[in-house]
This record gives sequence, structure tokens and C-alpha cells, in this order.
Amino acid sequence: MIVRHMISVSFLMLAPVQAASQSPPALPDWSRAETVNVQLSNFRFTPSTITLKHGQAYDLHLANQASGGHDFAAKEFFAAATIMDSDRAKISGGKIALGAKQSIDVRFIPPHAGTYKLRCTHFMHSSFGMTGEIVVQ
Ligand SMILES: [Cu+2]
Repeated sequence: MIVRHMISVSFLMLAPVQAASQSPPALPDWSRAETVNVQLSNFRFTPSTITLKHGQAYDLHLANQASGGHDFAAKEFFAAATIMDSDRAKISGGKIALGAKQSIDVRFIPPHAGTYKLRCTHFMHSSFGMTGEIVVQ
């Protein structure tokens, strides 16, 4: 009788802790996404260094000002970032392709801290200076 009583007491003490640790992680709140504007032109990204905070949701607004195509290629960054479901199809092979004068928005949460390479993969564009980096703090 005494043993049974002790078990029920210890169960009651543990129960709240278990409930807290088993609750699912919070889903990203995309309505709080901070807009980051990046312009693509011949042959640069403006800004060329994009600084982001880990854990913050962002709406990356890419605007191609050129009369030709460019892309925003950051394979390692996109592979590790948490991308909003409905925006995943905008990224292919680690890059976002933009036609002339096109704008595209992609919402994501950056991966762990680090510096990730950014470039345009169109022929010769990176050697003309179309490179940059994404710095996650
Ligand atoms: Cu380009």
C-alpha cells in the first residue's frame, strides 16, 4: 500500500515536466518575416553581403533590374535553411532563376551561423563580379 502511494505521488510530480518536453516545436510565424531586398543587375548583387540572424524569419525579395536573366545561387545556404513550403518550388538546384525585370520572394529561416557563398551561375557573370555572401549571425 505504501509503495503504491509513493509511485502515484512521483508520477504526479513528473507529469508536468513530460507534458512540456513533449509539446511540438513552434511552427515558423511567416507573418513576422522581415523583408530583405536584394537587387540583381549587370553584374552585381546589391547588397553583395547579406547579413541575417539565425532563427529570424525572412522574406527575401529579389528584384532583377536587368534586361537579361540572372540567378541567385546559394546551394549550401538553401540546403540548410528552413524554406516556407509554398516557396520551395522557386528554388531549383540551390538557385533562384530570374528573367528580365522579374521579382521573386522566398521566405525562409536561415541555418546555423556561418558564411555562405552567393553567385550568379550565368556564363561569366561571377567573373564579372556577380558574387556575394550570406552571413548568418
Ligand atoms: Cu547574372
